[in-house]
Amino acid sequence: QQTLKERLAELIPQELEQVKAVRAEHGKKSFGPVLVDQLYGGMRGLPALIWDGSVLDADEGIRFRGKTITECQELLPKAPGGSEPLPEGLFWLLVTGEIPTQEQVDALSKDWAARAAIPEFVEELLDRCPPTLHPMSQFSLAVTALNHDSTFAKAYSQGISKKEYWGPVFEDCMDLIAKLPNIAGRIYRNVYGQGKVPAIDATKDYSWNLANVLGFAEKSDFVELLRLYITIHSDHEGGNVSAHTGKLVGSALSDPFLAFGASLNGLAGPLHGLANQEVLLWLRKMQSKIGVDASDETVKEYVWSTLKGGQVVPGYGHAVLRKTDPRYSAQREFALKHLPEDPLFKLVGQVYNIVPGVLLEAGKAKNPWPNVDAHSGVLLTYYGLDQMNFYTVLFGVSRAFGVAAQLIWDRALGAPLERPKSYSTAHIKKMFDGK
Ligand code: CMX
Repeated sequence: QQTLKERLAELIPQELEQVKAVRAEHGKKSFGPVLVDQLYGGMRGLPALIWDGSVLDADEGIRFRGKTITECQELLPKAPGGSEPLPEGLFWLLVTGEIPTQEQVDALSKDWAARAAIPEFVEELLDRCPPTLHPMSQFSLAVTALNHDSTFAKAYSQGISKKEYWGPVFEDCMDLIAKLPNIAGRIYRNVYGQGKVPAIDATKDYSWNLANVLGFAEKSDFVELLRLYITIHSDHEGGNVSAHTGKLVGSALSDPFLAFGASLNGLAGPLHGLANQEVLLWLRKMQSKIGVDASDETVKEYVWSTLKGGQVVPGYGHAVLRKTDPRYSAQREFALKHLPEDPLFKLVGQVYNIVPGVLLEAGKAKNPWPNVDAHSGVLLTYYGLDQMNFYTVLFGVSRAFGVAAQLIWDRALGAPLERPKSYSTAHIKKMFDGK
């Protein structure tokens, strides 16, 4: 049976040829004009990057290598007795574009378990962080520090040829993903006083081990939730802050630990991954203000008061999506199956019936519909993981899958240093007004 690295070694020359052919045939074709507004407007809609793992359609949502979330749920291998896809299989799909066999997925689980240990100095680094330091800052510190043992950084310093970059980058990416449960588990237990991190079990899959380091492996539905959670949070094409940051920093030939540490700092922002923490805080604040069984009218007033206070409604809106995020829907399906009567789940449903109408009436947001973050916290809370400021760490563990897959391909295809052109307002005025 072929390993992921062996399969990649076969695919890389084919992909190099394909890229060469695409560039030869279409390289001088235009995607359309670039508007000055796009320079000021956060580059919305500006075609600027190649990202192979996934593409986001504004109406349909994400497809991983052409497959919808539902198709991934059907096609990817599962754990014994489980019904959600194993993230190991999703990683294989993101990297190769192919659905792996059960044996290949099992081999990845074992490989990652074997690579899972983190250096003692990283453990000490985490143990020395004050519990008041946000878990995402701790996470980013630890991931950045893993660069101490980067295979790529070492190979580069020894003069590796450009053609060989992808091999050590692949090793670093595998190490990165493998070590995240131990880092996440240590942060969780340190911050919330939950005792020692148990050892990784090489006979179990990645999500079971992640659940176990957090102390939740006995709840098999929670393990299933993590399998789904990692799968849907793994990748969301290349332009979002965490994905693009990883690619950008990687383009300087910073190793995958440095590149992904930077991704995490972007994910930690409230308009991006931190929104899943913000949603729960917002819901709790609403409950404390208007009570647990508030009427639709009162909830509506609360939503308006958020907007009038100059704040965003967390979990709603998106820079690309224009419909309900299928990642939201996948979590809703999970909730309907496992926790249909949960009061917080019902509240999320009630909010879903109200917020889009208010956002439409307010008339600013281009997309009034919920995104992935509107739902994740409710599911985690249901199983007892109610420490909201830890939620983005789980998003970060998942996002490593998508960023790592692209880092491998970027180095395999010789992607150059990113260096877009910037202009000053004075220059733009001169360009178009002549003064
Ligand atoms: N609540 C209130 N106002 C909103 C809004 C929301 N949920 N979504 C958008 N708007 C506002 C914007 O703040 C902007 O206002 P200004 O013109 O005053 O600046 C206006 O509507 C237009 O914004 P947009 O073009 O619709 O949205 P952007 O592409 O600029 O931003 C996003 C997208 C996600 C940052 C925004 O919708 C938002 O802030 N949502 C809430 C935070 C959130 O849930 N983030 C998580 C996204 C998913 C993820 O990355 O994890």
